[in-house]
Parts: sequence; C-alpha cells; structure tokens
Amino acid sequence: MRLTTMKINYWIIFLIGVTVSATSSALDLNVDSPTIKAPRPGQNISAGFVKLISTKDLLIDSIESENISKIEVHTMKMEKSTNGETIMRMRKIEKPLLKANKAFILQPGADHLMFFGIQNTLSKGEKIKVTFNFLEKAQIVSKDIIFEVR
Ligand SMILES: [Cu+2]
Repeated sequence: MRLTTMKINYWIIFLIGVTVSATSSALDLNVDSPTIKAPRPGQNISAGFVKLISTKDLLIDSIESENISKIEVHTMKMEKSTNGETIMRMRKIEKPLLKANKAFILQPGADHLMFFGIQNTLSKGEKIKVTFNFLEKAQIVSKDIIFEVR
C-alpha cells in the first residue's frame, strides 16, 4: 500500500514538473471573479470587473469578445466642468499595465472594463468568453477569461 502511494506521488511530481517546464514561457496570471453587469434594457453597453495578478509585468494590448464591438479599460477621474461643477468622468486607459505581483483591480466605482456594442442579450448567470491579448517582451500572449453576467 505504502509503495503504491509513493509511486503515485512520484508520478504526480513528474506530471507537475512536465507542466511547469511546458508553460514557463507562458502567462503566470491569477484571475479572480470576472463579472460583467447585465446591460440595462435597451442598452448595448456595460461594465465589467475582474482582479488580475501577474508574476511578471504585462501590458494589455487589446481585449476582445465575440458579439461585442469594443472593449476598453477605463479609469474614473473627478473633473471640473466648465460651469465649475465637479463631475465624474470616464477615460480610456491607453496602455493598461499589470505590474508584477501587484493586483490589477477593476471594480465598481473605480477602474473598470467597458463593453461597447453588445450584440446579444446577456442574462444573469450567462457566461461569456473574453480574450485578453497581453504584450510580454514584444510578444502577444492571449488568455481567455470566462466572465459571468451578474
Ligand atoms: Cu467606462
């Protein structure tokens, strides 16, 4: 019995070893709670949220999803309008950067994902695939992340 267990352990260690060496040049990315808000009735835009942690510096080159025209990373800024009022403005982040081992947090009321031209009705609980194209050392590395409609 003991021997069998040990054999299995070695086998698992062997498998892990193989996996690590096969993915050493790929992304090391932790993805937490990817969600997209169900668009309001009659609207085809919405916001999305996720927490990402990469072990290396990564630039987001582009984000895409089937049946969605455009996906951007936005930041919120307080700005003075021409009549002196302070208003909240959304701005596109041109080159979103994930700093190594630092949480890149997209959440309500702060930096977020913006989905434009959503062509399908998204109902709560539905899952959609969103592809993140990262730029790492002048190479594009893609990662599919499944977002849940909330
Ligand atoms: Cu926005």
